[in-house]
Amino acid sequence: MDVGWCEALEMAQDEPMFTVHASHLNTGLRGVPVGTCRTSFVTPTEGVHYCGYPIAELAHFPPEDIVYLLFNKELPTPEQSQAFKADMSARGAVPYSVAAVFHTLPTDGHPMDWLSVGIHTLGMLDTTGDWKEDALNLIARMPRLMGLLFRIREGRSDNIPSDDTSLSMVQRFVRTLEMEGVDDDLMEQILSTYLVLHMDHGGGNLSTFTGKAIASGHATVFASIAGAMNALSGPLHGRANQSCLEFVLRIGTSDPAEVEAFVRGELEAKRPVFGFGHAVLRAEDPRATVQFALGERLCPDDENFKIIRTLREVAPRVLSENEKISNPNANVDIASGALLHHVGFKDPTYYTTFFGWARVAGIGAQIIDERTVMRGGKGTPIYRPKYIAEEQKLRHLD
Ligand code: NMX
Ligand code: MLT
Repeated sequence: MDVGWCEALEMAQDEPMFTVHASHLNTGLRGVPVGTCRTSFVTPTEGVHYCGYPIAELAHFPPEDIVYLLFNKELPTPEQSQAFKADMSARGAVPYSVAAVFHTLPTDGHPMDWLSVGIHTLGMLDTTGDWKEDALNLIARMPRLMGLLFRIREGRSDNIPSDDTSLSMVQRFVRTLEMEGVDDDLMEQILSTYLVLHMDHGGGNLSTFTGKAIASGHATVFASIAGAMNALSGPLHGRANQSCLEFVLRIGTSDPAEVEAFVRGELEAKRPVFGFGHAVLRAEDPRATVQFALGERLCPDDENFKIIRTLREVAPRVLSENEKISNPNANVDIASGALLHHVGFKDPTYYTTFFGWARVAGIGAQIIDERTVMRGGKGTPIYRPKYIAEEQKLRHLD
């Protein structure tokens, strides 16, 4: 039985919600209810809703307003929005030592590893121990952290402009980045929508679950979210956006027959078709639909966009030939790479850091809820699911 978002809470406390059979073991907890989530829920056909709002209705909001929503469960009034942005600005300063640590990292290290180290470093420099303070401080510092990560890893560390924390989160990143030959306004528009779409995805996605699990042992917000970033860095999770654009570049043509041959080749080689499939969704992810609509408006003739347009048509048909694939449709990672590439981010290895930047908000808000609201404010206890012994007969040393 699949327990939906509201049914669970309406059930009597002792009514069974889910029956565990041996067949549920070693399935990655698929479908097993383990807790409640106050920030978002995902339905198989309509996708993610933030505090009740379908994601498509929120896509045009400034990211700061959506952070406010995830933390306060209501959209801000204009006054609250302004006050929240001012609060974010006041918290935004990133100490120079973060740049100093970045300078010591291997430049061929993956950007997600840099991001995780960067978040840990922020935590080592300034952890208050208050769940909410630390989560808000981290969110406020992410734009500069991201900008420094790009600049220093790319070897463009001279004359980095100072951080104007009075700007929006996205503007602060774009100003720090100071990329030549790009349209800053277009970049800000794409990034703003990107951040809103990726901030949260229910309680059970791997990175959020990992972050909350780490926090349940009372590790700091910074340690918990750095761990969550490591979870996000896997190609079946967040790094699928990098892998998807990499294979779009490999395909190199929007000809449907060639795209189909490519998809079949990937399947024959037992490689995932990135950008398709989902553990919960059973229709196209609305976050993909929003990004496709954005691409049709902003860059319909972009070569990579044309390829993903064809992939969106071809891959679900090919994937549905395999009955064990529960969802052959496009997921969130299909389109983001093409849009990021179009606005100037030519190196796909950075793409998952944008996912991570966005997800810090949802994970931060969920950690606060689990630590300070659940169980009447006592917080969820330390995570400790049960594993059944396998191939371990009791034995003794002679
Ligand atoms: N390409 C190839 N095989 C697939 C795909 C796909 N897109 N989707 C599912 N399968 C396989 C899957 O590996 C599994 O094989 P096996 O039985 O040999 O283990 C089988 O089909 C059944 O899987 P499902 O129950 O449909 O999906 P599951 O919940 O296990 O996995 C994903 C979900 C998202 C990990 C899987 O669909 C996938 O690997 N997709 C490609 C990678 C991707 O785009 N990930 C991003 C997901 C979103 N995000 O950002 O986190
Ligand atoms: C996410 O946004 O975290 C992904 O769609 C994966 C998931 O929900 O399991």
